[in-house]
Amino acid sequence: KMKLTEGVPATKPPQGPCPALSPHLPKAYCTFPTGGASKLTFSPSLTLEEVQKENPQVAEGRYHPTECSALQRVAILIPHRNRERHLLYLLEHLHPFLQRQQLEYGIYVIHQAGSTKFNRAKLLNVGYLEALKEENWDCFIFHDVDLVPENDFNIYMCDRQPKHLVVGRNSTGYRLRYQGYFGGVTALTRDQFSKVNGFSNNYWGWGGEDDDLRIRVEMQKMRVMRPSADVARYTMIFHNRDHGNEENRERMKLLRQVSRTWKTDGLNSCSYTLLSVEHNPLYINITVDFSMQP
Ligand code: UD2
Ligand code: MN
Repeated sequence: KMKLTEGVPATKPPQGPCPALSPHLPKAYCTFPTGGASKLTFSPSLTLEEVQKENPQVAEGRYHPTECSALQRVAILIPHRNRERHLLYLLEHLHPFLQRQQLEYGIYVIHQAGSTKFNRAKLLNVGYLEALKEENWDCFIFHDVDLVPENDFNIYMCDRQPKHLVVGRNSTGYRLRYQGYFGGVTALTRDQFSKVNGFSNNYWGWGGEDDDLRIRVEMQKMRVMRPSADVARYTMIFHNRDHGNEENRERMKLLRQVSRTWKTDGLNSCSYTLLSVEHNPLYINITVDFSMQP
C-alpha cells in the first residue's frame, strides 16, 4: 500500500485562481432586500490609527488574498483635496469590503496641492499614469472620496464594457439621476481607459467631466453597463460644494467639442508637477500641482 504522503513536495502547491464568487460574501443574497447590504455608520471620533489597527494585512496601501490568486489586480483612484474625514470613512469601509471580494488591490489618493480650481478628471489621469509606474494594474476604479458602497455584491472588478457602479445613492432616493449619468464611481480596464485617451484635462471646477468620459466611451463603440439597482447603492457622506470647486460654466461648450478634442486632450497631453509619492500604511498618496504647467 502506498503511503499517502509519498511524492508530495514539502512546499505548498501553486495557488489556483480565486473562485468567481468570493466565499467571504454574505450567503443571504436571496433574502431581499437586505442581502449583502448594510446600513452604514460613521463615527466622528474615528482615527486613522484605529483604521490601521483594523487592517494589519494591508501594507503600503496594498493587499492581495493569501488563499488564492485574485482574478484582477485593481487600482482604486480617489481624487482629493481637503476632505480628510471623508477619506477616513471611505478607507474604514473600503478595505474590508475589497478584502471580502478577494481582490488584489491598491488604493491611490491623488491630492491636488494649492488653491487652483479643482480638477477631478485630471487628477484621475495622473492616478492612472502614476499607478501604472509601480504595477501593471488590470482594472481602475475611479472613485469619489465621499461615496461608500452599501452592498457587498457591488463587485469592484472590470468587465468587458466600462462599468458605472452608482445607480443610486441615499441623497437622490437611490434612483439613476439621468440616462447617461456616469459620475461617482466607474470601473474601466487599463485598455478601455487608454482607448478613450483617459479623461479630458480641461474641466476646471464642478461638473461635466463625467459626461465627457461617457461620450468618449460611446465614441469608441463601447457601452456603459451597470449592476442592478439593488446592488449599485451608495451612501454619499453629506457635504456642501467645496471652495475652489465652483460650477464649471464652460462645461456645456466643452461637451459639444469632445469628438474634435478627445484625441489630443487626455492621457497623452496630461502634464503636471509631481510633488510627492508617499506610501502610507493604508493608501498611496500622490500629490500634484497644476498651477505651474511644466
Ligand atoms: C458629482 C459626481 C462626481 C463628479 C462631480 C462633478 C456623483 C455621485 N458624483 O459629485 O463624480 O462628476 O459631480 O465634478 O454623481 N473633491 C475633493 N475636494 C474638493 C472638491 C472635490 O476631494 O474640494 C473630490 C472628491 O473626491 C469628491 C469629488 O471630487 O467626492 C467630486 O466632487 P463633489 O463631491 O463636490 O461633487 P458631487 O457630489 O456633486
Ligand atoms: Mn460628493
